Amino acid sequence: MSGGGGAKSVEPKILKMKLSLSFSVAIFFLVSCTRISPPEPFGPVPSERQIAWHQMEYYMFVHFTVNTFTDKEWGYGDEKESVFNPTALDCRQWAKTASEAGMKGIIITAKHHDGFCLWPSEYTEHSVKNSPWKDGQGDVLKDLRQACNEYGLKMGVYLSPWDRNSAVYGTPEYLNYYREQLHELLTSYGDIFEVWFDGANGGDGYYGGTRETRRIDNKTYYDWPNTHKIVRELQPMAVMFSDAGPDVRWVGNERGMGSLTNWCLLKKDEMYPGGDFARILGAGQEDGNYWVPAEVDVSIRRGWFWHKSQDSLVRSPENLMGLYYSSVGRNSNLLLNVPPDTRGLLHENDVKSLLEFKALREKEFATELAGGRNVKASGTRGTGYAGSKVNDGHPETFWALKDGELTGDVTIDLGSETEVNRILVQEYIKLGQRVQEFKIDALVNDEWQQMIDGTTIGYKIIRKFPVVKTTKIRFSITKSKACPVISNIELYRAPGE
Ligand code: FUL
Repeated sequence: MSGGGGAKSVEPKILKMKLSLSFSVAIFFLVSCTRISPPEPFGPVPSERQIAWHQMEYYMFVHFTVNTFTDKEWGYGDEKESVFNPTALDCRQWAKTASEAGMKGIIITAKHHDGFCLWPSEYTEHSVKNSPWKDGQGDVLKDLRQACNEYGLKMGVYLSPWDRNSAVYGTPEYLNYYREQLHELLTSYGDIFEVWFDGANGGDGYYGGTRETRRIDNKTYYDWPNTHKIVRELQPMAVMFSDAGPDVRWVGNERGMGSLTNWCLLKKDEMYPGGDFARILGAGQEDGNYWVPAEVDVSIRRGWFWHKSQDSLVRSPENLMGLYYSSVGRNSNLLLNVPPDTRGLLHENDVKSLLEFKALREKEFATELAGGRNVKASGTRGTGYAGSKVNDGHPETFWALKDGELTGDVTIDLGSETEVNRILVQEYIKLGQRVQEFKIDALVNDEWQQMIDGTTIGYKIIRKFPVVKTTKIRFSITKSKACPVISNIELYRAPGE
C-alpha cells in the first residue's frame, strides 16, 4: 500500500516538470519567433566590391615610367623607349616594403600621360618591349603580379586616358586603342582590385609626331559608360576610381586632406572625370543617390615621379601619421605614392620613413581601452542590438535604436580613471550612412566635458582630442537621417602628448 501511495505523489511532480518544460519551450519559441529584425537599409549602400575596398584602408601608389629617367612629371610622349632602363628593377622590394608598412595593395601607372606602357602591349610599339630593360623581354606588370602574390597584396592599375604619344588621340579610333589596352590589363594579370582613371585630359603632345595641341570634350569623348562595362565584365570585383566614381571618388585635392564632414554619397550622374567638381568631392553630397566613397591620393614626395632632387624631401613618419588621420581617420582610404628611382627600387629614405610610420602607428594604437568594458545605452532596438555591441570586437554586430529614434548615446565605463586621447567609431555601412552629427564627452569629477563636436562617421573615423583623465566616455548621436547603427567604438591613449 505504501508503495502505491508513493507512486501517487511522484506523478504530479513529473506532470509539473513536464508542464514547466513545455512552458520553457513555448517561451523559447516565442522569443525566437519575435526576434527583432535589423533596421532596413537607409539610402544608398555599398556594393560588395566597395565593402572589400573600404576594408583595405591603406595601399601604395607606384608612379614609374620614362619620366623616372627624364626627370619629368608629365612626359611629352616623344621619349625614346631606350630611356627606360632600370638597372636593378625589383617589384619584390616594392611589395615587401608595402607589406611591411602595413599596406594592403599596390596600384601602378601601367600607362601615364606620356603613353609608354610598362607591359608589352600588342597595340603599340611604345612600351617596355622596345626598351633595353631585360632586352625588351620584360613585363613590369607580370613582375608586380608575382610580387603581390608573394606578399599577399592586391594589385590595381592606372591607365591614363590622356595619351600624348598616340597618333590617334582625340579621334574615335583612340577609344578602341584604349579599350584594347584595358582588356589586356584586365585579362593577363590576375585579379585587379582597383582601376584608376584620372582626370588630366588633352593638351599639347607628340601625338605620333604631329606635335600639336589636341583638345577633347571631357564629358563626351571617352564614352565612359561603355568603358566601365568592360571593367565590370572582366573584373567584377574591381572598383573604378575617377573624379566622379563610379565606385570610388577623388577627394578633390592632392595634399592628403580628407574632409571632416565626409558623406560616401554622390550624385555621380551629374559629374564626369576632369570636370570642375573638386569643391564638392571632399565632403561628398548628403543627398547623393549613389555610394561613392572618397580616396585620398597623395605622394610621399613633392612629385608623383622620382626626382633625385627630392631624395631629401621625403615626408617624415610624423607627417605620414598626419596624413593617416586626415584620410583613414576621415572616412577615406589612403593611396600613398612611393615612386621607384632609376634603379627600379624604392629609395632608402622613402622605405625608412614608411617603416617608421608603421612603428609610430603601432605605438599610437597599442592598447585599446574600450574592449570588454561595461556599456550603457540610452536605448536599444531590443535583444541583439544592445550598447555592448559597440565594443564586442565583432564587425558584424551593432548597437541600433528603434526605427524613428534618431538620437541616443552609449556610455563606456572605463572602470577607473583612465587617460584617453583618441576615439575610433564605425557605422555599420551595409545599412547606409546615417549619422549627421555626434558628440564625445568625458566624465571628469562627475561632470561631462565635451571633447568632440563632430558631423559624419561612415566606414570609420579616428579623432584626436587632448588627453583627458576620465572614468566614462559618452558617445552621443545628436542628429541622424535614420535610427543610428554603430558597429564599433575604440578608445586609445596615444603616447607623447
Ligand atoms: C593626375 C596626373 O596628372 C598626375 O601626374 C598624377 O598621376 C596624379 C595621381 O593624377 O591626374
